[in-house]
Amino acid sequence: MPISSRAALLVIDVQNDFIPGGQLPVPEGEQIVPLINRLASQFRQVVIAQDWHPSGHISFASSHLGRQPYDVIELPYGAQTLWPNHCVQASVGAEFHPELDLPHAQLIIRKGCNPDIDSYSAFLEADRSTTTGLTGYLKERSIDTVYMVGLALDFCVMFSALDARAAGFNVCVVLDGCRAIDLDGSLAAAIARMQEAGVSLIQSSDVR
Ligand code: VGL
Ligand code: ZN
Repeated sequence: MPISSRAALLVIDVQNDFIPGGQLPVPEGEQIVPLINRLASQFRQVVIAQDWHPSGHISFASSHLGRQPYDVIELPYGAQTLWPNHCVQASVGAEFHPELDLPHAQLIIRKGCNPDIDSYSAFLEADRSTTTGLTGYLKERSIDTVYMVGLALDFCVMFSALDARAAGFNVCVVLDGCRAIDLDGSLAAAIARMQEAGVSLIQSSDVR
């Protein structure tokens, strides 16, 4: 697949806290960094998503008395998995992996900034109505196809992919540029949901 001039690469949450050694490690998360750097050099348009929570964020187990990480609770907008504290604004854990090398990226979109709403997706927060503005940015720049890589495949990448499809973009998730958390079958479920939604699941070798 040659890269269209109307395509953008969205690099999702390649941050220290999602790398082994961080607060919410995604197994093998560090392994995708060289591939992402190589792939990104083929794109003119690169956007980076950054999970960026205030301390005391509603998605942190520590914000809920008696709850443990990976418990699921009901919030006004629906079920919420509780996580270890992670990607706290301006912390080292929230910084990009030190070897991520995307000098030509034009936009960093920060998400999960609202203390009372989580946001896995780089497009729409978990209340499904607060937008990050990313759809408008991409459409104003005439982007019609969004390639995605990053962490975690079964959370932030999947929700970003579904929302991008719903917004009318062609979406290609580059599987070897992603790694998953895989909680209770979440990886298989994510693959099925993306396929159902018409997301193309590809390998980096398909992009030339
Ligand atoms: C993510 C859980 C909590 C992700 C972010 O980037 O997939 N997962 N916050
Ligand atoms: Zn988060």
